[in-house]
Amino acid sequence: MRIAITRQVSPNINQCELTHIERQPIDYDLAVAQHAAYENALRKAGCEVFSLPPEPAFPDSVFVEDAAVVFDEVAVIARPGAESRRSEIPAISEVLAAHRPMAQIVAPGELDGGDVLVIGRKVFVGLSKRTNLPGFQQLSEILRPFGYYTLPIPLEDCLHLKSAVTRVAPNLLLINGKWVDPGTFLSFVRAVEVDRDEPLAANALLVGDRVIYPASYPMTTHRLHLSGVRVEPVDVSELSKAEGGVTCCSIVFET
Ligand code: CIR
Repeated sequence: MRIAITRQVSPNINQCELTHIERQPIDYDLAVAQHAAYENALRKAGCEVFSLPPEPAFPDSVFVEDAAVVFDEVAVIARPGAESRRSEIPAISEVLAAHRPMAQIVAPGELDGGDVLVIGRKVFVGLSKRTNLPGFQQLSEILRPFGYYTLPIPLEDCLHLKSAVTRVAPNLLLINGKWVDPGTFLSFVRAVEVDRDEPLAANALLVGDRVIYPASYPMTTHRLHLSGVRVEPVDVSELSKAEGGVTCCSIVFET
């Protein structure tokens, strides 16, 4: 079975953390409707969606990806770099405990799930404003016994590693080469570059045979079609104003 954990949009999403974009009003009702459509896209892609209730006290809690990274062997509970987000963790941890043995990033480690890109046994980890070297080192120690190889990638210009690069097929990446060096990955996979007018377009969510992808990047969508990628468009305009993308809103894994 394929499970997707999600969490309903907080009514206080307008108080979300922002790093690289200006604050704009977020239409809460529209955000809720868009999130529901996103959950339906996950169902169409074969997921059983486990949707947690909204949490008014945690404005960014819809972005569950940052709370944990699930491997076949272990669920790693993250320690978000933004202090305002650390209270999001227990609810996610509780759900995952039913599915995997658990490991945890602890202080002084900081790690956001959005900084972790897994390609087979290779685990690329963005060193960002949210993920620090101790966080990377702890993740490496947790994963070493399972035969994973971890690689740190310093980031400057984007929030998370997965703002700059994500998988769109087993051996194909979607990448913004201005934010992360494509050479880091290209020895073993191919890549599609985002359109230069769509710098935020590298965040795509591969689930099964399709890619759940924002409708707002038509040029990059065209490139994905040309590469044979099956795109499932979703409108995430309101969640984008909170600096979130399509990977951020779920934790997907097989049981
Ligand atoms: C934050 O700054 O933490 C949220 N406003 C957005 C988090 C997006 N998460 C992600 O890319 N994995």
